[in-house]
Amino acid sequence: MAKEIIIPDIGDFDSVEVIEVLVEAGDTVAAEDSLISVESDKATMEIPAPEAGVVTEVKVAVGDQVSQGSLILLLEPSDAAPAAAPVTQEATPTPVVSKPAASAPRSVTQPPQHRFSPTAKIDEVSFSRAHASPSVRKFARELGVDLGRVSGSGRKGRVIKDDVKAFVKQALTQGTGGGGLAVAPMPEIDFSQWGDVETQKLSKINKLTGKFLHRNWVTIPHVTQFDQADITDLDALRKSMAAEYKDKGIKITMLAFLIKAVVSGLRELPRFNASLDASGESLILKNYFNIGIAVDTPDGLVVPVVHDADGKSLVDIAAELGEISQKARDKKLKPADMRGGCMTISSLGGIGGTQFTPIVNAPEVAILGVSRHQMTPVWNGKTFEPRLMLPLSLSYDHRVVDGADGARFTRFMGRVLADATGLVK
Ligand code: CAO
Repeated sequence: MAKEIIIPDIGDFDSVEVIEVLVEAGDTVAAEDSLISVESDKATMEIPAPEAGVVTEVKVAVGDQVSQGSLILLLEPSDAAPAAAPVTQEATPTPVVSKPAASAPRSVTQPPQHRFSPTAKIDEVSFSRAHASPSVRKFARELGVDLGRVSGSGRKGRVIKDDVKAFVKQALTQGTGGGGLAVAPMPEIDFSQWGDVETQKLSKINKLTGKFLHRNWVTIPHVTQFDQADITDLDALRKSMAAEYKDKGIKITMLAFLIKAVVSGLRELPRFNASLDASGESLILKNYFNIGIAVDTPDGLVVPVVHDADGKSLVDIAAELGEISQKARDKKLKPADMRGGCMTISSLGGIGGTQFTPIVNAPEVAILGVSRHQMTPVWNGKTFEPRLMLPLSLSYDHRVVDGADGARFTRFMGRVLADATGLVK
């Protein structure tokens, strides 16, 4: 006969949220195995099975609010004689509450009892700070995964079991498990021994982009192709359009031309408008054209996206750019404004520099870096001519794009930027 398993005494909490359901119907559980994780403002707890058995029905889902006495699931105790139990047996209305000593909810703050992972070095500080339930912590320890390095996909960035599995899978498929990236940990250094120092907290954006940049830097085989585009005529056109649109409050910038040129490049070489699927075995080719723009803000780097740039005129894009870079600096960008990019442009031309090696903004496969244009003597076959040259630095994922296509892309950009009238419509 199936028993009703309910939430036992969980202390002072009236109502807590189910953040993980760790079993499903048909699962066999041992006494003390975790069934669900719940979270209050202060703590995360796992509710263990009061006895061994087979789960016949789960009665809660992630996001449900539960309190002491709430029904979690129906459990067929393993000592029940299966032959004698009718298949349609109704659950007994008697709640089975966990025995306090044996199956009290376990707090996430319990220190780890065992140390697994002889090969990978676990940073105990970041491990203990990771937002994860005890069973996920245990699972991570068993696999030698440093939880602090796993990005959480659960609510509020919580690391769930699938995140740990994905981390291990990625490490194995990319050969980072035991060898390649098993780098020595950075030593903790007291810099004040050499002089006055000040500690500044990283902004939320710094921390988030840092994580993604690090992942992209170590997991994507980058190649950067350098080139130059002759933008002498484009600059003249831009200046005349800028004068025309100034009164309308629209700043016609080089970036608007670059977005149009990148859209043409993606049409010409569709492998640049793609992403590897999660298995790394197929390429997903996109038939839409969303271009991300790296924007430098006082809090760090953000990448808003100009969606469906292929259907917008150069002036529309210039107007949109004004709005999104302002929104970025005013911290008003919404998550949807930063999603769905096909390729990113990082323009440092307004600041300076001759070339750089931008990091691909995964799951995109390429990023175009742009540096400061320079009037340069260019040999035309007879004389040197002064031409305004724009340095391009195209980084791409070499698993998807080969070197020949990398050079074809920047050459193509060179051609469309040299004759920019086609980009205006
Ligand atoms: N060469 C020379 N000058 C350039 C130029 C280039 N390639 N691109 C822009 N400029 C000049 C413009 O002509 C303009 O000059 P005026 O003020 O005299 O008109 C000035 O630089 C500012 O340019 P802009 O208003 O057109 O802005 P922008 O397109 O250069 O930049 C934006 C917009 C949002 C990209 C920029 O503000 C920004 O945040 N850049 C940094 C991006 C970044 O951090 N990338 C790094 C990511 S990887 O770590």
